[in-house]
Amino acid sequence: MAEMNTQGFYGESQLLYDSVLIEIVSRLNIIRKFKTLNGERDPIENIKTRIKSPDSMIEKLRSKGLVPIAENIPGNITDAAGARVICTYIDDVYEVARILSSQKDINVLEVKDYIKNPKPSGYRSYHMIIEVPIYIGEDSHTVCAEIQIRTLSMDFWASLEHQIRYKHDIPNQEIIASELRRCADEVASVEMNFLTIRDMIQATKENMSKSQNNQQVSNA
Ligand code: 0O2
Repeated sequence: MAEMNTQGFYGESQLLYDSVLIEIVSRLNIIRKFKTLNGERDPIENIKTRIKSPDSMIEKLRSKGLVPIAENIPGNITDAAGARVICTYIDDVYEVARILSSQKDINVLEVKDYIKNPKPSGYRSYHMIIEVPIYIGEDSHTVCAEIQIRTLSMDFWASLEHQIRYKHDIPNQEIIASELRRCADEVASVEMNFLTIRDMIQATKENMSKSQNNQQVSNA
């Protein structure tokens, strides 16, 4: 069956979902600029956005016992608009989440920390449901969105797992699921090793610069 296009399903509310994603991406880009102008590392590798496909939204509305029309989304579904933020390291994930949450006009409705508490599948990611004021002309609207923040390696695992999960006609599902969980643990462990290496390099750089400064003082 042909998929319905998003404009056909969402109608006028499509503008709200497009706008909330523009707003979120803009705030994230300001965080990146602010960090790099301060001589810090850009914590974000890339940002992806999506409006939930009509088929997926229809299924979600039905699963909640609602008539599958766009008018039933506000107050019932919070992830029609979604942004995925890919960070370099785990501490970048929490830093980006902390900055967004500290912005006065962003209301954090829900947080699911699947990094501290991974899903049984092995899925790791930090999810926030937020609401933000959006101006369409002179009218203000409060619009919800889901922000998924995760590292490159969490994203790598989630993308592969997502592809594999939809191939239902394969045998040995149990073995595959347990292998995926094992891979998730290994990816998490490699990620911690990279964090340690990064911190070692940083500490070495700082020590070298301190001893250079001391040398300059004693030569003066
Ligand atoms: P799509 O196409 O991204 O929209 P809820 O949305 O609250 O009713 P749930 O499962 O409690 O349902 O929400 P949760 O846990 O915040 O997860 C929502 C999204 O996280 C999913 O969106 C996926 O994008 C992602 N996700 C959650 N669990 C997994 C997992 O085990 N593997 C992978 N690869 N992704 C996961 P949707 O709605 O499924 O799809």
